[in-house]
Amino acid sequence: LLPWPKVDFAKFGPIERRELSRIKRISGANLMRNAVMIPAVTNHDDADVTELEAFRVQLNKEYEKQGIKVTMLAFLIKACVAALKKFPEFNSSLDVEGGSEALILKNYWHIGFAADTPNGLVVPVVRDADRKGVLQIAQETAELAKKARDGKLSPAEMSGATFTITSLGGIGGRYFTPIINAPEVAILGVCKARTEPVWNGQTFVPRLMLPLSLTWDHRVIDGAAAARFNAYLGQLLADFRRIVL
Ligand code: CAO
Repeated sequence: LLPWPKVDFAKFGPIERRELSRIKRISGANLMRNAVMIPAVTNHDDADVTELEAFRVQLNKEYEKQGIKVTMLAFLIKACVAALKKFPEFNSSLDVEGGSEALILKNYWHIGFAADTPNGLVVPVVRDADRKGVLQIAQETAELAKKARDGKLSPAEMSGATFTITSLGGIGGRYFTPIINAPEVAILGVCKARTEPVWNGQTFVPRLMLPLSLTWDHRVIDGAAAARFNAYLGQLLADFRRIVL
């Protein structure tokens, strides 16, 4: 590799030097390793969340008095657990240390979610998300996100994830290419849902479409499996009743 370009920026205009936060230095080193060492591919897809969003809005009215905010993220965590159960290799890690390369398939479903904080990105983990309902997950993610912003997350609250979701849905954008959080083998990126004309076979109808970006480790997963994972996730999000099937 060529050496990093050395430029005296002050020659071109006024500059200011700002040290990176501790979180940015640590996450930067991890992101660098993961971006360079994982042969990662991203599949983009859309999920029709028209009914789910209506259900979420209705639940929020019902639970407002109890102070519970039901979020899209909570539904996404629940739907991802169902998809991870159907496609277990997405809930695995590669055993590269053991000499004989093998997959470690995990029979637990701890879901990390990227949380933006003033000091940088952290990934708190919802443990045993398979055993929790959407309301409990919504409360837990809200508590963990607050702790993250206050810089009060313990190392235990940021470890053990088997899969990660990174949502920019509250901010905007269409698609992006998330970097896998090693030793996990896949990560789901979500952007802002928007109403689009969708062809129903006869006419265009307005539907709320959620952009999904699934990045996966090509040593473990192949494109067909990733497309199936996204399609299944899309089916669940389009009709959440399918989660009990
Ligand atoms: N589409 C459309 N609207 C969405 C949405 C989506 N996918 N997801 C959330 N929203 C809306 C919500 O409806 C809510 O609107 P109201 O305030 O009007 O109810 C608003 O956005 C905020 O949503 P929320 O309270 O559910 O929070 P969130 O799920 O968007 O975010 C958290 C929670 C912790 C994920 C967020 O605080 C965060 O840190 N996001 C950034 C993560 C990040 O940086 N990822 C990138 C990593 S790579 O660098």
